[in-house]
Amino acid sequence: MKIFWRGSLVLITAGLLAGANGAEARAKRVGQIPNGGVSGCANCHNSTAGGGPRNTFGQMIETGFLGAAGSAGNVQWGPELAKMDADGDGATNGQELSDPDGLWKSGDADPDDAAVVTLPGDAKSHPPIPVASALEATTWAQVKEAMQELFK
Ligand SMILES: [Ca+2]
Repeated sequence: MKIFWRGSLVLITAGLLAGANGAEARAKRVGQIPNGGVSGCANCHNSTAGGGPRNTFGQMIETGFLGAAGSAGNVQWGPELAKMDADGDGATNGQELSDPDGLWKSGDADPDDAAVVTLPGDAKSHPPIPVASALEATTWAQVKEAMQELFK
């Protein structure tokens, strides 16, 4: 019986440590993108609580913009990642996170107003489409969406 309890204690402790490491990794990465705290875990994960499958922005970071593989890796935010458009909505990752040129560094104050920040991994979330861009839109869906934005 005593051995059983020792084994259980080891398993529970290991589980708690694994959970703590995961939470630390998530919190760490939220602070490694500009305005990361506005949407928290939802910047990179489908679930707003974090964990589970990553959205297109999370996948982009995972495959090309982590300093190291796994939970130890830090997000390499900069001009290259800022100029890409992970969700294909026409707004760059940098425009969505209010750092279009990718000049923000981890530890800096968040750029711009949090109210203008959108999700770089969700095509339904993006900054308002300027009228000039709406006129250049090539699909009816884009024109319709731009018109809906104008007349909200
Ligand atoms: Ca985008």
